[in-house]
Amino acid sequence: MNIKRMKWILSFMLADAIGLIPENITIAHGDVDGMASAAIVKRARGDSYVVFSGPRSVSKMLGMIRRKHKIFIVDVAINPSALSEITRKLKRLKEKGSEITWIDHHPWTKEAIETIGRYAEIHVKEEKSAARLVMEILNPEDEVSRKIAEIADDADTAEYSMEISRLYRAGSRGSKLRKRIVDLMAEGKFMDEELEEKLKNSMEKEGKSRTEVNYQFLTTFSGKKFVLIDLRPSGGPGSVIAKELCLKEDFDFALVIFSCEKFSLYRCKGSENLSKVCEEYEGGGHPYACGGRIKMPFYRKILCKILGKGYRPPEIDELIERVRKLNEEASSDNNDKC
Ligand SMILES: [Mn+2]
Repeated sequence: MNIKRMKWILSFMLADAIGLIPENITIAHGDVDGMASAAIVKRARGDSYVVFSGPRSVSKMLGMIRRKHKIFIVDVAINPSALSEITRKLKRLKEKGSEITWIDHHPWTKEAIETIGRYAEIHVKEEKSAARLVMEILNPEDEVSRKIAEIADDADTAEYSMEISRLYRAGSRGSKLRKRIVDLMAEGKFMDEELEEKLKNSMEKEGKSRTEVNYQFLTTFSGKKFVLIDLRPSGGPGSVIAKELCLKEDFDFALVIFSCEKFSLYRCKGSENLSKVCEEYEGGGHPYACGGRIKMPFYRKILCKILGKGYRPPEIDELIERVRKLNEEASSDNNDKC
């Protein structure tokens, strides 16, 4: 864990202990859909403290909350391996009197719905975006919320047909920019000059690095074609790059390596259920788009950072091998959202 994060955790816990954190806390996924979901919660329920998290870190986040709050968890999938830990934390929060509402559009297992349902009000339904679901549940009559949900649909299905969803995506990394986007959406303003300039700058930077994208076509043992996109060491907008490539080239899905720690899988033309691999790698998501973690010894991570694409650790080769075996288990779980 890095020092910046440790500082943040301590200051959050201290602030909560002395009552500085508002009654409403929204824990949202850090992508455009998560930001949109948080903005809709804000419009419906008034000001809230927004924190960005994901399937891997949500249980840690829940563990940090000390006081009684109204907690909204939006667009965060459940990682089956984290289920018991999350359940324990929710139980503790509920016993302290907190009310928890969990709204998500990723597929949940029956077990997860049953267990989490004991401690939280849950709304799980497969919609284009979690934001749409949040809008339908908390504020169906609100026009601004409807517009926010449209942006989230556009981004979360990786269509990116709207300029604003492309701009927001460029701001979905730093916590500061994300919070600014959430506030502007919640106010119904959506954009101001300062934010637009920042987002355009970060898009431009991404565009420059895009020309150097490194990719390679591979096949699975069952004959499916996939593209390996290596964005190491600096990462990049993997979902957009995969989408652009999908329009030009013929393949079933993409494996994007962001760093020696993170990867994602995106469906292009195929109907493969990709999330199984992500779940095996401590991640999750949709059958058509998901992400996971790559684990390796510390010294290899360092080598990765220094040598970038020039170094391919065995853990990445193992991941590629796992992906090549994708269809060996029957994939009846088709979900046509691509
Ligand atoms: Mn989503």
